[in-house]
Amino acid sequence: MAFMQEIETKLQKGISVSTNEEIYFALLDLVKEKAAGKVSNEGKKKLYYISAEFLIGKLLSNNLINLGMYDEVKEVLAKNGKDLAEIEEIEMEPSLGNGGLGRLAACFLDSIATLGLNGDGVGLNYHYGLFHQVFENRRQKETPDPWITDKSWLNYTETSYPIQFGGFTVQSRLYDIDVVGYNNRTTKLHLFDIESVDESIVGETIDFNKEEIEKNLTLFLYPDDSDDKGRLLRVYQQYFMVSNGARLILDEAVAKGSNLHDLADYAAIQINDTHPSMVIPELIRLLQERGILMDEAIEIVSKVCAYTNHTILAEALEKWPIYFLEKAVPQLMPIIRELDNRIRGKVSDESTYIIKDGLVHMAHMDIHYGYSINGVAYLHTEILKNSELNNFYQLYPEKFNNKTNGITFRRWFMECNPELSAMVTELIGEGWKTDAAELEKLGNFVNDDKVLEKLLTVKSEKKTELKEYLKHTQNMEIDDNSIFDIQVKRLHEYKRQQMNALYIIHKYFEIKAGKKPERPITAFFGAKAAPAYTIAKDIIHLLLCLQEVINNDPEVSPYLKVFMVENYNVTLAEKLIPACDISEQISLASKEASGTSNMKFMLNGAVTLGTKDGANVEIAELVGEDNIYSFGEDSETVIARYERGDYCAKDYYDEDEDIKKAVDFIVSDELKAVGNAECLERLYYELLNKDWFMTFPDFKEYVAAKDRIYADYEDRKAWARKMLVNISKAGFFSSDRTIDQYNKEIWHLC
Ligand code: 26Q
Repeated sequence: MAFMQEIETKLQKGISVSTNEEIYFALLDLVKEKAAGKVSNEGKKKLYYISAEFLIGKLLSNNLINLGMYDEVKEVLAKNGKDLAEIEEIEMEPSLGNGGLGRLAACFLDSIATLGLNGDGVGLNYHYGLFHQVFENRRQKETPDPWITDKSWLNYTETSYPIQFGGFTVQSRLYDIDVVGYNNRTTKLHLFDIESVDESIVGETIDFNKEEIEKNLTLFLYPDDSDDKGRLLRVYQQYFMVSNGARLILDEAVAKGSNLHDLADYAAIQINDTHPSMVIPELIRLLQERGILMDEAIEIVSKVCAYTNHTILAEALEKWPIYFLEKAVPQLMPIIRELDNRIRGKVSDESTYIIKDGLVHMAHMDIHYGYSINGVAYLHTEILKNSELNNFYQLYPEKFNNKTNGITFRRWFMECNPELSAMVTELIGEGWKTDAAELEKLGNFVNDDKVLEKLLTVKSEKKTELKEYLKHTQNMEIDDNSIFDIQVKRLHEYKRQQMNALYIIHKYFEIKAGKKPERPITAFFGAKAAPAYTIAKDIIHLLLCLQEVINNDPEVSPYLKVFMVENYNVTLAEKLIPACDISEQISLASKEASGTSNMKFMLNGAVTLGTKDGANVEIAELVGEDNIYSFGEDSETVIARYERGDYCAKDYYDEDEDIKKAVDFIVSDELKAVGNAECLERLYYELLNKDWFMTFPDFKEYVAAKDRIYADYEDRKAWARKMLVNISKAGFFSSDRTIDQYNKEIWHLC
């Protein structure tokens, strides 16, 4: 066997006498060599996907699958008494992203490589990523999350640029990660670092000197913008990322024969949210340095840059104070002023100006000077066009377009659920792996009892696997015969984990009153909160207190348990999603741009319990109303209520006994006995006096929908049918489809 020889040559001894760690590093070496040997598209025009986040997850299994070696490696290891799953535990997960936006960028690279397109990722090499979450006294604590070991997926390159800031210069260094596509192609993730980075300034916590930019620039991914020093550091990071990216783009274009006047024939830049928006003025500046006049430089850049919007939350649209930019990147301000003046000269709608009240509106710059603006799901794009960005839509209707998000089926199906993938292949052949639309063929089996039964068996196996994993890693006692009801995503009020918590309290009272569910329910949560987002952290505290009180109540815990997993990340997502029965997608309608875990859950045979928000709307359309549980007010109702500004949470509390009882429990003696009174009271008053994301108006329907879905779960055959329909309709959500649309409609690569 070729692999056996290769790996033993690396190990210089037999597999059976090597440690898991030795085998991991030998595999890492081997996979890197194989990846380096694969071809990448060298076409004339290249796409640069610039993003502050690439939440790539562990790479070993993913790369083995995409290289077509996974089964062989697993088998050879097993024959030698080694378990690939255990070897994988050695690998550190890079936490180079917050959530959806970063994970989307990683899925896109997989699809770009798989489709053989000429496109690379450009980002930053954060040494400690986001943060590692630990629970202490039922509260989130953040610690640094180092992931770079001596040997890692990073490849040192010779590329290095001097990057100038106001008052000082840093030298950059490019590291590359080879991204292996499924089917013999590769592409690159370019991660820029500083040569002068100093890990020694990081201690036990994520606090560090935020002013020593020459040392700290690439230490952490900035998760929030709570203080000015942190915000300023974020500006330094963003400029560092885009200045390096822009230089790389120009160098590569010139090397291929561009005279820069024709840059648009050589490069397309996708700006992932506003974090890389400074690439626009920076490219203009660099083109001027290379002898191109301002008018033409602007024209060139406007043919190269395209912008993706991921949110309608006003607070997430970046607006940087002029004095920040003057301090960090003074060379950009004259260009940004010029860009703004040109708009002022031709557009009368002041709300679209780039500079207003001392702030630079990054999204406005993207929209005026980019050639494409896209939302990430049908509903989201419609809301952008018709309300949030309507003033821009009036100016440039032709620039607006939708690209509904997608996920890579390699990681989110083949890798995390080999059992279900094998079952699907047995039923409909291999075609779905490269053409996800073929999953529709599963529709032929909706009345096949054997298939439906097998589906339930596979699900049940994945539940047992999860139970064992969480027992072993987090010491949780889970009943795998219970219904697995899962909400995993960043903690944010608009995602409404607090509404799920209120339901759990409601159920707790029902059980106490003798109304027991037919089958036990296990409610899972996983979520990190931004370190300075106080209410989000209070919600985590509430969930952990509920976990304590409910799981230890002998009257209730046989029927209901709550588990909040610690440090939710890609690795945990890969274990939780295949084991899920009910996928909670309960954001306030209009607020979740798309969501992508909703797609991963559906593909793995979970049934969605969701609001009519983001991509849930498209899921509902595809599977039909029998196969999804939709509830809650629609986006128009919600938007109209915000416009009227007449929402009063207290009215609902006063009028609805169930809401009152559930909310009051937050500050009950039972909870205060295990929790922190200040946190619980703050959350209580927030809900009572504000409830900005309107959980109360949806609560009644949420309870009804949950009760219905739990009851329907008991008809196992009908449930299996719903699972099958969901899987069969998931093909649309392959990121291969999304990337194909980006290419055909925005990038136009050969
Ligand atoms: C901004 C300024 C300062 C500090 C941080 C930020 C910041 C950081 C991260 C703002 C936004 C993010 C991340 C946003 C995000 O993940 N959005 C999600 O993108 C997904 C992919 O399109 C969608 O599916 C989700 O609906 C959307 O919430």
